[in-house]
Amino acid sequence: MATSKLFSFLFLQMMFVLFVLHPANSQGLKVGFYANTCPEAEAIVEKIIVQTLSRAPSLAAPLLRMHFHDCFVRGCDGSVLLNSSTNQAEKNAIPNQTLRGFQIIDKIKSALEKACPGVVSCADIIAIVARDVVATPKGPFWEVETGRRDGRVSNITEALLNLPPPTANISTLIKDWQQKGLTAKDLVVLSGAHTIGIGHCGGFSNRLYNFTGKGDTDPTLDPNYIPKLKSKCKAGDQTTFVEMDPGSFKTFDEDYYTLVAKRRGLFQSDAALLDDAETKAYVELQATTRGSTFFKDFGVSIVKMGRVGVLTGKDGEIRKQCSRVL
Ligand code: HEM
Ligand SMILES: *[C@@H]1O[C@H](CO)[C@@H](O)[C@H](O)[C@H]1NC(C)=O
Ligand SMILES: *[C@@H]1O[C@H](CO)[C@@H](O)[C@H](O)[C@H]1NC(C)=O
Ligand SMILES: *[C@@H]1O[C@H](CO)[C@@H](O)[C@H](O)[C@H]1NC(C)=O
Ligand SMILES: *[C@@H]1O[C@H](CO)[C@@H](O)[C@H](O)[C@H]1NC(C)=O
Ligand SMILES: CC(=O)N[C@H]1CO[C@H](CO)[C@@H](O)[C@@H]1O
Repeated sequence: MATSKLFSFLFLQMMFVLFVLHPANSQGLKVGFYANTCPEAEAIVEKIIVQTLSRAPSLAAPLLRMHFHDCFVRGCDGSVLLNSSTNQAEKNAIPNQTLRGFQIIDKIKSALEKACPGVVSCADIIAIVARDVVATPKGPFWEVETGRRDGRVSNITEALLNLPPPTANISTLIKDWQQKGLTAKDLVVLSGAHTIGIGHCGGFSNRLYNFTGKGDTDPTLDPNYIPKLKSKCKAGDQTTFVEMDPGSFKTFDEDYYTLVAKRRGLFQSDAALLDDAETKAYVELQATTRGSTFFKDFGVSIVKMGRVGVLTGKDGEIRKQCSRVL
């Protein structure tokens, strides 16, 4: 009796260690997955990213965004990179038309194939790149989990269904994120990525010119900010873009929350963070404490996002050419 009790206690302990503490918790991903099979992998990625950003710093933003777009459609499986001969891949969907930097991923992949052929997945390259573009030169750093494998399917319709539009309201956003196993906190933390990069006028000009179809403006947008945006974006302009965090759009900092708190978030999806008690409290906390926890939180939430729907073990493949044609 006592032994069987002791045995079941030990068994429970073992299960706890295996399933709660072990990285099996993160579906087979782990920090340093390539430590034995391609020890130079992360250094090779970092070197190319540092080189790339020294010449073209504005590529940091689309390369970070790429990880989000990969993970939200079929999980973080590198499917955002696939080409389609009939233009029916994820990258052909409207939200992807402004993604950039695919050739950097291809360049990294070539370097990795030279160093360790057939070992490092395209999905992991995207995840490592997202970390490095943020950490270079002085954003937050996090230990990136690796071990993802690449998917073989990329479907334009799925991109449209899974990527939230810039007009999304808070209830849609929270629901979309829950469907990926992510919380309202992850939403408000990762939206902080909009501290870098640009947005095209088409994504927010309804807020300036015709919000409800009566030629009106969005009442949740700071009225003093509207003339500035209108001077850059004429009605109907789809090609001009503006800095999302004017003045420091190349610097990964906490300014995003200061802007959103001042009702200067560029998209409705940014402004919407003030419409839920929890996300609003987070915005205000970061805005008033110079981002006291933002960097640490960003690392935690992006690692969680990096686990969404991953293929591991024997699933999927290690693609030789990330943008292989379907
Ligand atoms: C919450 C839902 C989100 C929506 C609706 C959204 C929407 C958008 C839109 C419409 C743009 C402008 C694209 C353009 O006009 O070129 C953009 C840019 C960007 N997004 Fe998001 N986004 C969201 C979340 C995220 C997340 C989670 C990340 C990364 C962790 C992210 C990273 C970025 C970056 C870095 C840019 C700038 C891209 C560039 O400069 O080319 N976004 N986003
Ligand atoms: C793409 O996804 C949509 C929506 O899930 C589905 O209806 C369609 O059959 C898929 N297309 C292909 C070619 O698999
Ligand atoms: C949010 O947007 C969804 C989808 O467009 C819509 O069905 C819903 O009514 C909206 N919710 C609120 C509170 O406006
Ligand atoms: C505003 O939107 C309404 C409804 O969609 C449309 O009928 C009207 O022409 C638009 N006005 C302008 C100035 O674009
Ligand atoms: C995929 O398409 C991009 C852009 O159209 C191109 O630069 C790249 O070479 C293509 N990749 C392959 C393997 O065809
Ligand atoms: C970066 C990229 O591949 N963008 C494509 C998005 O989709 C359109 C067509 O729908 C292409 O023209 C773009 O090249």
